[in-house]
Amino acid sequence: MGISEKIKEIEDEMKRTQKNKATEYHLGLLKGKLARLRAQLLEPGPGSGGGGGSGFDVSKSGDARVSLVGFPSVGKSTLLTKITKTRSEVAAYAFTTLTAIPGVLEYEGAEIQVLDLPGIIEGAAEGKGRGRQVISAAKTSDLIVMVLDATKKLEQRTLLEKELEAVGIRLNREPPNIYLKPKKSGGMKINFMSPPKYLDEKMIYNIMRDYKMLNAEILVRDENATVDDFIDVIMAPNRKYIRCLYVYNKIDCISKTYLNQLAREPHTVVMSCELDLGIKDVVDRVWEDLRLLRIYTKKKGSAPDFSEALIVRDGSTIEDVCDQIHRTIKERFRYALVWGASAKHSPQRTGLNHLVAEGDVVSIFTK
Ligand SMILES: Nc1nc2c(ncn2[C@@H]2O[C@H](COP(=O)(O)OP(=O)(O)OP(=O)(O)O)[C@@H](O)[C@H]2O)c(=O)[nH]1
Ligand SMILES: [Mg+2]
Repeated sequence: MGISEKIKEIEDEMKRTQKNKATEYHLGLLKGKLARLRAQLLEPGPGSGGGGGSGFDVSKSGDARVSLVGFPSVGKSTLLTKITKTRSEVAAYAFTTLTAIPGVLEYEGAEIQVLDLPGIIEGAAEGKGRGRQVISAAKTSDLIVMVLDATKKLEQRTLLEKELEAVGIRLNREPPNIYLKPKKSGGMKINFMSPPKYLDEKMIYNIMRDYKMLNAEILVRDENATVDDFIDVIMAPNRKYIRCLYVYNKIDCISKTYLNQLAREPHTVVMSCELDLGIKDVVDRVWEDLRLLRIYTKKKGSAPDFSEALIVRDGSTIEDVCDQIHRTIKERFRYALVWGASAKHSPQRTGLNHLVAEGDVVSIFTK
């Protein structure tokens, strides 16, 4: 039996099984098995020549990567053509785009790579169409822009989310607050910070045993953690927590009332590429959600250079700033002077570990 058939079999069994006290452990085990199989599906198989899991052959460039993901004909290529200098073919029929088309979005001195991807359909995670490649490409991005057709049913969003979930992408979520450390010996030590609502020792033990992990230290820090969260922690190398912006296109074709309803949803922007409405909002939100920081440098004795910013990710340190300036500069690093929001006083003398903030001015002193 192939992996896809095994997945189908487990999914069917889960659908058949009624949820109650007597079946919950069995259902937990099935969830664990399903997660394992889905991960296998993305691994390149022997002799499969790259496998279903590898994305499209586009190298990363710029300061961040954004993927446009959505069903066919929702307007992904139209959006790419609007916000970058790249032209991607637009047409009224489905599957116009057949491969990943990269464009560059320039924003406040940053260069953001935007990937226009082929449309995906239900079953993409299981390999329908170019689904697996599309999702693998999306998995490498810093932000997913889910382009949706405002004239279509709301379920389209849930369907797409399910496809992304199935390959280990977690949208707009933080990793579960569960500590798990595999050990060489000593058995299983399971602890809870406070009584969990949806997990217990037996459930965790059963799933761990099914994964052939018999020696481990586990601490559940979140009382709301679920079986799915626990499986995500076991499968951590395979999970990717990515922010997602939902973009509803074609609002030229819907009522004002419905438009207002859509626009109020969290992580959502509405637009019409046709009427050139809301495109700037989309770009602004992409920038916000990427949470990139602009850092300016200053040479000793001269004014800060505000003409060109260094772009770093949220949570970056002086070390990351050094890496942006030059590959080897941190080897000669003595100290930095920092002016701005991250500095306790201006300037603050710091080491490599200092966390920078948006708009900081930094001087690096080397040996
Ligand atoms: N009414 C309306 N039509 C639009 C809008 N934006 C795009 N379209 C039309 O929608 C159709 C599909 O647009 P594409 O950009 O090719 O869609 P896509 O998502 O890239 O499609 P695939 O590459 O097949 O996945 C084209 O006929 C566009 O002209 C819009 O804001 N309003
Ligand atoms: Mg397209």
